[in-house]
Amino acid sequence: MPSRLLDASKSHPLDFYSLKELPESYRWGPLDDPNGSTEPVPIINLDDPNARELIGHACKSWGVFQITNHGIPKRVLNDMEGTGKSLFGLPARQKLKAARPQDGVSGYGPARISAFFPKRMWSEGFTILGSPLQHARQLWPNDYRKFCDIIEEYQKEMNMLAGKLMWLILDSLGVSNQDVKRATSQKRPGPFEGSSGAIQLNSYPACPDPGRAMGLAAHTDSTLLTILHQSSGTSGLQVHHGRAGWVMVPPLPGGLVINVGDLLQILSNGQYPSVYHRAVVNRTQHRLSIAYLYGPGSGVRVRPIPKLVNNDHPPLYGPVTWSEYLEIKAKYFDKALSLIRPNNDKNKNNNENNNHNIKINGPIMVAKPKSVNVDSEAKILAALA
Ligand SMILES: O=C(O)CCC(=O)C(=O)O
Repeated sequence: MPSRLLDASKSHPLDFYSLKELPESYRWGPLDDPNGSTEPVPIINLDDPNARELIGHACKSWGVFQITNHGIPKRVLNDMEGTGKSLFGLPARQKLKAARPQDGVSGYGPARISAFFPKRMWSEGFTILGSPLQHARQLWPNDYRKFCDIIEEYQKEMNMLAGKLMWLILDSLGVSNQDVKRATSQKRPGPFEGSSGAIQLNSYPACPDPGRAMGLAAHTDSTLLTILHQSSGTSGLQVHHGRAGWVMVPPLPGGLVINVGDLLQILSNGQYPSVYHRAVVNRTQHRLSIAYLYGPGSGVRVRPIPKLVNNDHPPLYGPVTWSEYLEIKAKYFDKALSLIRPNNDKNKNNNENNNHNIKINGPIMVAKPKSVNVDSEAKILAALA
């Protein structure tokens, strides 16, 4: 067996389905339950004439919202969900052929944030950055084309939608079409030139002790924004919302969850904070989620938009590219944002705590930095900055 397969199998169970009891290494202790009485995460119809204002409000107060009438054909979502289910349904040995290498991003394996937590998560993941071809060939040597077609169509649709949402979000911040046009040749409402995204498939098998297990531990995304599709019928995503604590975001038929990522927090100079979220599991049902992790092209420095910076609102962050930020996050996890403030000394205390000061359920460990290549060449955010 090649060594990377051994590595992956060592750090991950081969078969969740054979476990009748929760092993100690998966026991996180009783999870704090979501508060049932809180208001729900906002649902925004993109055809609503007030969509821009509603999005601005949701980004500011929640950092997350669900959208309807987003224009992604139901068939595209169904195909993606179907292909995700067949991927995770493959025998463990087959999945391990496409294992994520130690120093890589793409491929099959445990949640990428696992290195920061002493306990294991009740989930398996598959990450696709760029072309899915190599891994598709390993998974389905005789029938890989269908998987590639579905992934490529999903990437294209999601990139368009992410671009459209970015325009709405910039609009809601008072950054106009003209501000962008003046600096670039970009014409709305297409995707941002050179922007890119990764697809993260997450599978959460039914769990013998869901009250003590964690599907995916609390984290913020290192993106501008994330578009999440949840399989229907099974809840699992929870977002952290101020004093209400953890709030469940049940799947909305035909809807998609949008959450603010760390890079949008930087771009908006803190006006739109990234949201902590996690996934819990349940006793009887398998759950699948598909995240589209959207960010700027390589070389683009994201920094607070000058229009949002003034004497009353000094810049909270220094400029950073996506790959630089991913390296900082891969090393310092929830402390990453506080480390890129313009003057770290003044914010020394912030570095001691996580950005949102919430309970993470388990100690954080510092992992070795990973080098991540994000391949594209957007100019737009650099031009804005
Ligand atoms: O499964 C979910 O609902 C959450 C997924 C997620 O947070 C992620 O992929 O980063």
